Amino acid sequence: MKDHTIRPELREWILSTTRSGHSLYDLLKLMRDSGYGAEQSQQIVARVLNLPINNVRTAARQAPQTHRAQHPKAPEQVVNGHKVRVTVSTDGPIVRVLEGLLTGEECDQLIAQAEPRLQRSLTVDVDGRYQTDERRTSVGMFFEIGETPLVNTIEQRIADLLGVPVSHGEGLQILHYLPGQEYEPHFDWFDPTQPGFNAVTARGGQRMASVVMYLNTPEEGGGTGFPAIGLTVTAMRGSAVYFAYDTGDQSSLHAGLPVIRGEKWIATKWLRERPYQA
Ligand SMILES: O=C(O)CCC(=O)C(=O)O
Repeated sequence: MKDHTIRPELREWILSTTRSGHSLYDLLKLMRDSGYGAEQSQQIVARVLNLPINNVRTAARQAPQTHRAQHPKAPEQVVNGHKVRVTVSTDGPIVRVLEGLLTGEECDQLIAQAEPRLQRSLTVDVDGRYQTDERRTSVGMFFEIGETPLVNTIEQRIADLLGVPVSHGEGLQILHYLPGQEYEPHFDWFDPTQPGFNAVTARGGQRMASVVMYLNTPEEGGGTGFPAIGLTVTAMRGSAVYFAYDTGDQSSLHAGLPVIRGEKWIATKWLRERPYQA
């Protein structure tokens, strides 16, 4: 098939659909649903995306690896020999407080591994670029997936607890807050009306859940607030708050409340719909 046979609107649609995080499988299915033949749509997609036709044919046979997290239900779950208790549970928004997700020793080791690499925390601006932001005054760093044996163990524990493969997680983020520092109310899902949406979701799709793990117990303040339901989760060393959301879920608004005395350390894992490429 020659390039000139592909209409510019179709070419643009294929590019924007791919940029917005749809898999090749979805893209080809959408084309077939709108009347293109299987072979025809594969040829067009290979041309537009400059991919070998065999890769496109393989993608057409594989359903996308999307996963929904299984929100922990049982009051107590044993994950790879490690006991986790669900002590608070709400379904609008979906929030679970997970006691004992990490051991005290794991918390201390994570802090020690992260501390030499801390930098001012960033947020993602409307164009998908990272920026410093007065709403987020902590310092932090990211580990690569499986970067250390400890990070690997924690990632596997979260994956087993929630039924979402490790590959769907963004790298573990460590944050450190001092008195007065906070993260003002925000959503973790990416806003589709913002210009940067396609760029941030191109690598793994939308975020679908967050796990904020507390690595120490601040002397005062520093909980995680969910203002839509008036819930404050107390930051307690080794426990975590898991929350899940769909795009646009206003009830998932949350904040890292100001630390009043002492300091606060957290590790955050964000989970994507599909395997995430850093
Ligand atoms: O610091 C907290 O308790 C919450 C952190 C948070 O909301 C985030 O990193 O998205």
